[in-house]
Amino acid sequence: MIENFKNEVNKGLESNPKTLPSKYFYDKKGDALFVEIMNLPEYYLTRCELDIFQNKTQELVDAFGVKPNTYFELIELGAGDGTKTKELLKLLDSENYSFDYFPIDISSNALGLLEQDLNKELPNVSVQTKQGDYFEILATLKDSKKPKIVLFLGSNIGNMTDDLAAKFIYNLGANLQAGDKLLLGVDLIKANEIVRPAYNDSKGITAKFNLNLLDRINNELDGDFNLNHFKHQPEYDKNEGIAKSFIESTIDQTVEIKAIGKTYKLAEGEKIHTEISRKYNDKLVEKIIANTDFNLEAKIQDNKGYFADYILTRH
Ligand code: AVI
Repeated sequence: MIENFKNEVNKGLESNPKTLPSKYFYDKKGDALFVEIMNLPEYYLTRCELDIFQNKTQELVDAFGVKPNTYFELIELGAGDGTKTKELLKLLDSENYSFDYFPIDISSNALGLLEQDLNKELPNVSVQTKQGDYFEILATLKDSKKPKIVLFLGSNIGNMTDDLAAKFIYNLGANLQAGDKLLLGVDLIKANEIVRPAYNDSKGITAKFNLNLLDRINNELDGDFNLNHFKHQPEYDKNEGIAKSFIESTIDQTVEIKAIGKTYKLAEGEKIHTEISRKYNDKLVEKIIANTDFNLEAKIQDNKGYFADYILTRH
């Protein structure tokens, strides 16, 4: 794990332009900052998808094509605190659907809390938490041959390049059977005035979240990044439809990462690219799934039309 971190940091800082992978945002502090982001007035994504789960719940269930008396497995990739999914579980529970809920997460702590919460609030729902890598767990669930619905919410797919997203969805399909469903939650392409503040909030939480990556390198790899000499630099243009986060060096400087045994030079104004958050439309989703085993079944949007849950069927 630490070896991968070292190698990826070194590779990214030796590249031109420099990059660092966004997956390393999520240490304990990064997780807490992301929770703060989800509650920010500017960060509409979470609220919009929650609106779908609260107000379009029946539409979601209809698109899944499940019946109360036919058992299915509801699998969630990266369940987090399950706030949105709970809305769906409530409806399935009250209408006596027969299913097990399998939340998969890398964090056993998050899963423990979710299980406790659901056992208390929805005691009739069978919750089977699975800690670990999505694909390793899906491979084990594949053996059951039961109908499956996979949830991948929050526009998490948007943190992948389109090529990686296509591979990811293809691999999901390889672990499913004909008729199984994938619910893909994505943020939609929209005006700069709406997207830009979501990645550059007035309280500076997103800036902290981005710069925390340098802090993590300092803590875990014995680096000497001085956070006062870097700033959060986000970009979004509607024509491209990708929000990008950079960390910009505000002076000419050299940083040392002792665990790697190397120094890296940064010029004033030089940027390290840390994250992409792709925004979508129908055409892009169609293009991404073109070489996978999924068809587009339905698109369910929030009341503002900012966010969409696409339901895909494995053919
Ligand atoms: C987790 N992911 C979908 C978030 C996003 O919107 O891309 C991460 C994030 N980055 C900055 N703010 C939130």
